[in-house]
Amino acid sequence: MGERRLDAVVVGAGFAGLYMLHRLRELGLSTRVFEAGSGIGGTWHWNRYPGARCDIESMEYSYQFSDALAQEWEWSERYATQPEILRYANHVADRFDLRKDVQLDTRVVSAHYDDETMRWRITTDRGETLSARWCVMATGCLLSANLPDIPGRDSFAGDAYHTGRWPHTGVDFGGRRVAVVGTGSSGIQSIPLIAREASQLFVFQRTPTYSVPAHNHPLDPRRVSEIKHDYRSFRARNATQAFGANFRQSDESALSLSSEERQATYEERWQSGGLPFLGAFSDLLVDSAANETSADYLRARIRGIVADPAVAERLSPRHVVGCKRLCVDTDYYATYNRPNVTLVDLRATPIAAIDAAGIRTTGQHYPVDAIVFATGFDAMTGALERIDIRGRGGRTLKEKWSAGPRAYLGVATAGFPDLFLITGPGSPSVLSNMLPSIEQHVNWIAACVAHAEQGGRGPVEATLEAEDAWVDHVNAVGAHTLFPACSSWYLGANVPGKPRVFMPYVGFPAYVAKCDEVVAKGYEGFTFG
Ligand code: NA7
Repeated sequence: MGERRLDAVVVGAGFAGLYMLHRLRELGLSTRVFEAGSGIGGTWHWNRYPGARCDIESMEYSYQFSDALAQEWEWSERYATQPEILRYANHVADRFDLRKDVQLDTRVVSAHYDDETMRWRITTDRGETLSARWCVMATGCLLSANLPDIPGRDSFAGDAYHTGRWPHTGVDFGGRRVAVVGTGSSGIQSIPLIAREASQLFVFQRTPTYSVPAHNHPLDPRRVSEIKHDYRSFRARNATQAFGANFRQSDESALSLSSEERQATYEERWQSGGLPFLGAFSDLLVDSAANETSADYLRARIRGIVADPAVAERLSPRHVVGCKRLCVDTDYYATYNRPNVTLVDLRATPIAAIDAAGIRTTGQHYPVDAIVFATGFDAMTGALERIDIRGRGGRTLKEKWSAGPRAYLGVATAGFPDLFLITGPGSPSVLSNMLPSIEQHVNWIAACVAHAEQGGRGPVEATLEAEDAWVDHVNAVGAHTLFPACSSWYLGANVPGKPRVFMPYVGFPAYVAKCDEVVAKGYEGFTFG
């Protein structure tokens, strides 16, 4: 096949890739989006496990760029289900006529920068070769499945699934003995639903999880119309909060109150539900003593829900609240009161092996018909590093990032001109409401591309100095918080051999201000050929 010339190639057709296409088209640039999946939607295309939902409220988890879109789309529940979010992504693709430039079932295999032509040469698994000036990686933060390398894993004779690669036909667990390995967000969302179907459910827990109830409910049409009446102000207010979402952030210290007052605040947050629990006090995520008060509260709640005190104890986390992502659930802890559910504590009896008939721990053998791996992702860098990306002088991104990812503003990396990352490491990404973060990144990239194209400027490249300073800053800000306080995927600690580097930037408003300042100063930290 011959080489096709384009202005831009976008990798991934999730929310980031779709909006990037829309913006690049507006600039009059010929653009093609490549998507490995058989449909658009990215994360929401792949994660179809039972109970999959967003943990950000649906009125906040949507695009802002089109008022008409924002007005016409109707979310049905406080927290949208995966099928509804996927319908929304498809609606956007149709409404803005995006599909004709999206090529599905096509994985980008390599992207190599040619120093002479100053263009990217991109190849796909369908044998196509493309040449483009701009290459945008909209590959998502939570895509590359982390499947633990347990001895005998592939000898299992039953059905094995990973939550992030769920069969599109759905799975019937009716009357079957099921194992779920992992108790992060995907585990806690799916466990209550699988428990209702399975004859027996064994949950293999390595680290217990803090979770607050979703108190999900159909959206009140009056509340929706109130928000839609002034959607822009609603969004603008949310954008001033630390995570770019309405956490009802308090400026009061947990330690400045009496324990009764604190308790009353936690009660109110628990009753209203969701991630705003973390906004209850100003110091929850920066002061361990303050954090411990929330941990005590949550553990007491677990004891109050779970009938068997020994099970409640095993379900009670001891780590800092929030350093692993706080979960939002429906009936998670109560599920352990069901007679068909057994909690297997892997800290007491680790998994020794998987065999044809089930899972063997150091304690006993659990015969099962199906295993669900809710074991997470090689987050933030996994999807990028699967592509053979080579910048100036043929240097691979993998090699450049071998001691941890390095990107200026999380959007560009020195030595890789005209290549952009959407919500890359070093940007708020997973520690923010992803949709506004994606939009902010895409808008920034589109403006930068326009600046270069319209000014006839050469390749855009982050300088090493700016990148080094930014990476130091990301680490310094992270170190002021409790986020790095335990092993989490924010640190890459869930993937054996992955360098331990705190990847997301804490603080959406400060980040946006920095990006704006960089532009105001003539793209400070970037060169244009
Ligand atoms: P997470 O949050 O990474 O959770 C993965 C879970 O799997 C977690 O409980 C892990 O325990 C467990 N795990 C991982 N490897 C193993 C092995 N080898 N043995 C036993 N248990 C294991 O992934 P999710 O998919 O739930 O959620 C990812 C994000 O998606 C979530 O935060 C939301 O932002 C949406 P560990 O804690 O490492 O001991």
